[in-house]
Amino acid sequence: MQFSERASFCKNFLAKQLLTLMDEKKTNLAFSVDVTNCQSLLELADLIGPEICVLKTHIDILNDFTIDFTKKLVHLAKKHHFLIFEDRKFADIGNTVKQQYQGGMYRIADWADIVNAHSISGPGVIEALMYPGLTKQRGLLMLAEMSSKNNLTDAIYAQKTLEMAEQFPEFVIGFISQRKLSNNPNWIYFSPGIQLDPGKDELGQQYVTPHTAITHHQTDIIIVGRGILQADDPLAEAKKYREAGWKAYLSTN
Ligand code: 5IU
Repeated sequence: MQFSERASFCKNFLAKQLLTLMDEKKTNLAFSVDVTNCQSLLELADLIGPEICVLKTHIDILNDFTIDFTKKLVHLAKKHHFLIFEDRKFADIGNTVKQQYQGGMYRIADWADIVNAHSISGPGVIEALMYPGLTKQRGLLMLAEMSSKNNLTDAIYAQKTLEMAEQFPEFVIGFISQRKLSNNPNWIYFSPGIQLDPGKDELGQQYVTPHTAITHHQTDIIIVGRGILQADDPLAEAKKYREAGWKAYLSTN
């Protein structure tokens, strides 16, 4: 089924928007812009923005964060038609994550279209994010599986995460996982641990190719960080990942 056909199965507005955007823009590439200063992040977002459906941030690694920076980022997201995903991985009790989402210095709920949460603390984490999130038309990804070596997210954990998400289809848009978890077409799968050359890094990260992730593991969105960031020409490299991801998607349809 094409992304745009799947949109009608989604109960969350942002999920519909993302699936439609992917088919219109012809990209299932998410860029993980893991840099440590605001100017570099904005320049990369402007450069790579036309190639991607989602820009993934780690706001807490920036050493010169300001709220003004988030306004500029939102402006670039509108200019290039991508969604912003803050990879915050909320993991505390509901009352705490609610404050981490809305408040503090980052005010994540004000600018991030998508955030993610671990299922380890139970459904309270989803409820806590859902009430502020839905009023701003946001979406949530649940962390069902990780890409790193010897992690604890086994098949039972992933299955229980799926069952937890199934209780909140109006807010949960899908999963961070290494593979498709359900036949329900409403869920969107985002997979990190992607490089054109499979392998690993020195701290446990494990890579598969865009083709393997999409064709064999049936995920939807490939998340690429250093594969693009560390290239001599990040834009040319992003175009390669975009093409590889899209070709794999078309081959499954
Ligand atoms: N990320 C992973 N694996 C995971 C999850 C998140 O790599 O299981 I959940 C994040 C970490 C980093 C990006 O921000 O995705 C991948 O970056 P590289 O492509 O540079 O490895």
